[in-house]
Amino acid sequence: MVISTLADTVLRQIETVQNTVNETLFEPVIRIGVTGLARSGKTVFITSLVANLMNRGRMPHLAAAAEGRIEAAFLQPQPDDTVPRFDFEAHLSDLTGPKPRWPDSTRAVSELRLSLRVRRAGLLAGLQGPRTIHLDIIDYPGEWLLDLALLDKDYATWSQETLARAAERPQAQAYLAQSAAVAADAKLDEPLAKALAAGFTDYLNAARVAGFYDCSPGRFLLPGDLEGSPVLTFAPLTGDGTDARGSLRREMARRFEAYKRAVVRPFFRDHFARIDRQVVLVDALGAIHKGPRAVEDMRGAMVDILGAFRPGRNAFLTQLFAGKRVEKILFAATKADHLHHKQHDKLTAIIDALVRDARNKAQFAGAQTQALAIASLRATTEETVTHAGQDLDVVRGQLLETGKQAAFYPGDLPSDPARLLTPAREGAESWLDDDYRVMNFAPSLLSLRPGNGPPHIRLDKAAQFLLGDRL
Ligand SMILES: Nc1nc2c(ncn2[C@@H]2O[C@H](COP(=O)(O)OP(=O)(O)OP(=O)(O)O)[C@@H](O)[C@H]2O)c(=O)[nH]1
Ligand SMILES: [Mg+2]
Repeated sequence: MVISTLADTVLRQIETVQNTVNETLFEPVIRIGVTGLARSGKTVFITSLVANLMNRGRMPHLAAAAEGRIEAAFLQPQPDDTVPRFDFEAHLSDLTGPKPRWPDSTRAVSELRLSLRVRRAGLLAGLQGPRTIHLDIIDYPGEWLLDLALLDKDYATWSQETLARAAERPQAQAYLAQSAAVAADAKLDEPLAKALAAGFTDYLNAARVAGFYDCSPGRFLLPGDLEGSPVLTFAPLTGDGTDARGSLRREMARRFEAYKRAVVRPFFRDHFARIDRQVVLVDALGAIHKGPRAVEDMRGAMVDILGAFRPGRNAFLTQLFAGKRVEKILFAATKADHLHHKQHDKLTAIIDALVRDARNKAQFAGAQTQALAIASLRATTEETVTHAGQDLDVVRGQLLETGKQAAFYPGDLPSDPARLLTPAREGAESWLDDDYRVMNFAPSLLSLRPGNGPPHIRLDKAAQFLLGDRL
């Protein structure tokens, strides 16, 4: 373990040296991480951001664009040969084609390089030619950050905690019964190990569908090409894990360690530790709709996710970062087009409060943070209707399920986020005074004028926060 940690650090330092040389002498590279829990809107965000950086007609709050200093924006081959490319063209044609549809779920890491040719601002403008700035945008599942906590635990501790959490979840009862039936010192038997891992994975999947966010280890839900391999064929068992050679529990403990070594560490080393600026997308409206339990669970998951940005969080990360820091973190409540703009401030306040705990704890060592309510791809229009003698601010769009146009009122969010977060924390079963709804809207058919990217809400402000200072 020591050796691999050292090796990580050495690699990281060599890389840092190279990056610094590149950045100062040649062309700056900004690595932007985009993460969030499943379905939080990562793919749509990246697709629309890139499209709107290439066609900047709808980016008035991105200063360099408004000042006309971005001369060109073009896609280039990415620097990392082993990371899948973010399939920008396919996602964009899904969203903006003649039959618009939301892109498929992606569930793995991917990367895209967008390069901007920018004229300098201020006094230097006339003296020096334009510079090229590379944006490397990395899409990765937020669930993978939850795995960081595993590094601090051994198999016995992890099993104990995981089983304790599971005991309170109805979705886990089948697995709990299955694992309780296994003899404490059972001999290793591959079909049995497989069956236990399958039972455990079924529980994690069911828990996620039921609205639980904390469903780690992350790769059990998103196995990709690791499916069926021994690093994913383990499950929590009771006992202390000091069993005899050849026992089931001992082998499970070994695989748990292999998961940390072969899955968790490489992700942090190869992707996470190289990020300069981070976007964390949160489907807060979705959680509010699911109810107080989902909100509380999401808040907990955010604390854990953001823990990864806390310097000194554990020795492995500290060494990996080697003094480097994530410079900016943007917390964005996505899908704000489900709300009339009069409610956007309330949504921003909620996302701010939702991550406040995490933020207070983390303090991110000087990283700048901001909360925004955004829609990466606006699928609705706003109107005011009269309902039972009252004016209601609604949004109108095409419903995903039926294809029909509908006006929709999602409920009135409280101005004080505590009205949601307090009952959530206290374990309320449902909201007291309000019912919040969400609708699934289909992306609308667009006829984009030349120079305009897809319609959005505050994507330009997000871009200004993330990049403005470097353009
Ligand atoms: N109305 C609206 N819906 C959105 C927006 N962005 C995302 N959505 C909805 O959220 C869903 C998930 O968006 P994705 O971008 O695929 O989310 P993701 O985080 O990449 O999801 P995974 O790849 O499954 O982790 C979409 O299918 C849409 O239904 C938006 O700006 N407006
Ligand atoms: Mg995706």
